[in-house]
Amino acid sequence: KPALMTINYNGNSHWSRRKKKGHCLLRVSAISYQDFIDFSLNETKRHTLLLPSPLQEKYSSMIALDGQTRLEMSSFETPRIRLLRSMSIEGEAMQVLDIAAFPKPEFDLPIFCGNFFTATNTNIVVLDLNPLHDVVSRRDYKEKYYDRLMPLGLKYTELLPWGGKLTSESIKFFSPIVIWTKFTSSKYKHEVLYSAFVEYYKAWLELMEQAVEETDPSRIMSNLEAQHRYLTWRAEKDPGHGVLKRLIGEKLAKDLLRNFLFSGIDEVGSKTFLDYFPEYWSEDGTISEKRSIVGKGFENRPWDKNGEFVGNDLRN
Ligand code: BLA
Repeated sequence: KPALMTINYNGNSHWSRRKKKGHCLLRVSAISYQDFIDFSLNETKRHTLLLPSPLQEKYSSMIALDGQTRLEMSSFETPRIRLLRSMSIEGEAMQVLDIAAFPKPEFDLPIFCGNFFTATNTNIVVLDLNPLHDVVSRRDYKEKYYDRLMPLGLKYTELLPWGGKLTSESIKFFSPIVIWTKFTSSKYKHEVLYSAFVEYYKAWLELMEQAVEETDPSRIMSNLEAQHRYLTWRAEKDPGHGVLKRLIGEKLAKDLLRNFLFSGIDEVGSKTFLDYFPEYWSEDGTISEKRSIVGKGFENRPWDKNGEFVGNDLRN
């Protein structure tokens, strides 16, 4: 079997560790998302004190059931960030990044969200500063965080165009600057994605640094509940679940989702998924297996250049 000599896409091409003695087959390999994680941790350290999360003890790395795909987990906290965690998946056929930063409840900051799925040359990407509060009904919230970020959003949503219909429920978790895109792998596209990631993360860190700590208990409670609702949604309905279950089995996947990726579900609040999303009740009283009740919608980007929501209704 020929050893593979691989070139890494991500800008700084290098010979991968998979290079072995013997005759080599030259192949352009997939992206590695490790550079994205390294950037975010180094950049965070330049702004604030980065401390290890207690989750590090239990979650570090895993080999999938195929014996070859690797899952790498990292987790930290800072004086203003409850949890900064990432999971990367590196396999022959698949590379994934799931990175998120969850602020402490004294801050109404958006949740940083980078979800990149790469397989057989296709890429499914969500990059956003997910709003903690509804940007349509809470104009003050939209103005506070997103009005200033619109130029940044417009720059990258042109380079990385709207990915087409998606589960309609997701749109409420997205901001006017969300990058939702699909593309075929190329060095250029991955470089654009990397710079989008860098600029979005820097923008988020600046918001974090400037944020004013909330002292009003009712506002803190409202931040807490909004974050809990978000965690509850993603731990139950994130589109990556199927892949995770195939990779590591249902039991470990569930543990990873509830206790690592969306950790806080059992501490931050006590409502259940069905309390927040009663439309998912199924006849026998359990949570409907469906990913979406509304169905798919939003063929086109439902925000205009000012960040105003222009999707007529949630189906569009
Ligand atoms: C597809 N991932 C998607 C889609 C979205 C997202 C919008 C398109 C399909 C859909 O509409 O559901 C991502 N959706 C999000 C995110 C939020 C949301 C980030 O609501 C946040 C609120 N994706 C991952 C990970 C994996 C992954 C970790 O983030 C795998 C481990 C895989 N995502 C994945 C796959 C698809 C997908 C395989 C296509 C399959 C499908 O559409 O069912």
